[in-house]
Amino acid sequence: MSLNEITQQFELNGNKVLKITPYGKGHINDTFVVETGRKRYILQRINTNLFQNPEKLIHNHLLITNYIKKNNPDEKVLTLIPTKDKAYLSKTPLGCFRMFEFVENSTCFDKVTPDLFEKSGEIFGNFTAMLDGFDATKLYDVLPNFHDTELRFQQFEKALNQNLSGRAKECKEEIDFVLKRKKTAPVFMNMLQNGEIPYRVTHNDTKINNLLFDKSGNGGVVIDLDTIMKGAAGFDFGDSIRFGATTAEEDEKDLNKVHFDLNLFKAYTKGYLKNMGSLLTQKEKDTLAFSAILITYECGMRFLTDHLNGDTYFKINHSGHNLERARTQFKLVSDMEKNFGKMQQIVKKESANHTLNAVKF
Ligand code: ADP
Ligand code: GN1
Ligand code: MG
Repeated sequence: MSLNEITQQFELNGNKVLKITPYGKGHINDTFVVETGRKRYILQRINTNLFQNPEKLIHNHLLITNYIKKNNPDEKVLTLIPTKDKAYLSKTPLGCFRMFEFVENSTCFDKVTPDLFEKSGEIFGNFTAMLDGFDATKLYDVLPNFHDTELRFQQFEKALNQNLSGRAKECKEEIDFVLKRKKTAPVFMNMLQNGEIPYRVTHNDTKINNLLFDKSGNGGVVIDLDTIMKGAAGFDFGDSIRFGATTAEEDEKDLNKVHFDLNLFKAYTKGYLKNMGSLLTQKEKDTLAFSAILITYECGMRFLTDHLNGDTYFKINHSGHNLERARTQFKLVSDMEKNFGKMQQIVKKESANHTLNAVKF
């Protein structure tokens, strides 16, 4: 069976497939662009090691996008293409596939200017705001405890003890970095569990290449909806900062080029609070600066865990790729720790422009 034959399972309205090419820089699924002369589509092989029940992904995707379309008819959403048998998945010997409309006239970035980063903050903030009234219990918890940093720490410790790759001796510095910060790991989950901050519907993977900016400058489409589950606002805010408020890419080898950028932090905070400022509780606002440190620490720890396990989770381009990624994350964590006071001031100042948590009459 070929990829071309797989595309025939989907409702392409007579568009003839001319070319199928690998696409994008996602770390999880295998993504292809399908060209038909008239229209383009995105074909994706779902990573079923991770998502063992892809039907649950489709369920969550349709619920979320239908809810957004119902309440915000002008909003553009990521659209699934049905299969000819009126389902949305094609299960084949080559794997389990789904297809999306290609979001045309859009741009996907791995690095951004302050202006664009402010826009991403607006768009991701708007995304969470649009889901404010959505009943999270309707969603499958597809990857339970996804941002439970303490659990991630335990997975890291297990990887370290097992040392399946035999690499532990080559990354002592990075291992110590993680161990030293063990106490920070449970902070967010504790606050969620004891009700200090509320559960919201969160995207949980808000890096900027999961956002397609409209080329006209008007908004954009949030993609990669697989991890939408209940979580803390800080999970999304923190992950955007982790990926975007930096002078280098996630896998930059030269750490001298990797710096946390306070200006970019400010830009995102400004954009995000434009749409979330009046919805967040004071306590949630108080956690935003810290969330950036925690989620960056967590992500670095996940990369390091995967390196120790022999690269079984994230896609890599070369041996040592996950260690390089871990190092950039830890460099950013160190920078953010030094700038924590300034980050908090920025959140405070930007929050002051927004009404405090909806005073209802
Ligand atoms: P992964 O889960 O592996 O990260 P994504 O769903 O994020 O996969 O897709 C990988 C990349 O493919 C995105 O970063 C984006 O560049 C591109 N992409 C995904 N869906 C679309 C779409 N509907 N239209 C245009 N580009 C897309
Ligand atoms: C993965 O799928 P992608 O590439 O958008 C990962 C995120 C990490 C990110 C690091 C389901 O995101 O959690 O933060 O890599 N997604 C999953 O770049 O694990
Ligand atoms: Mg992605």
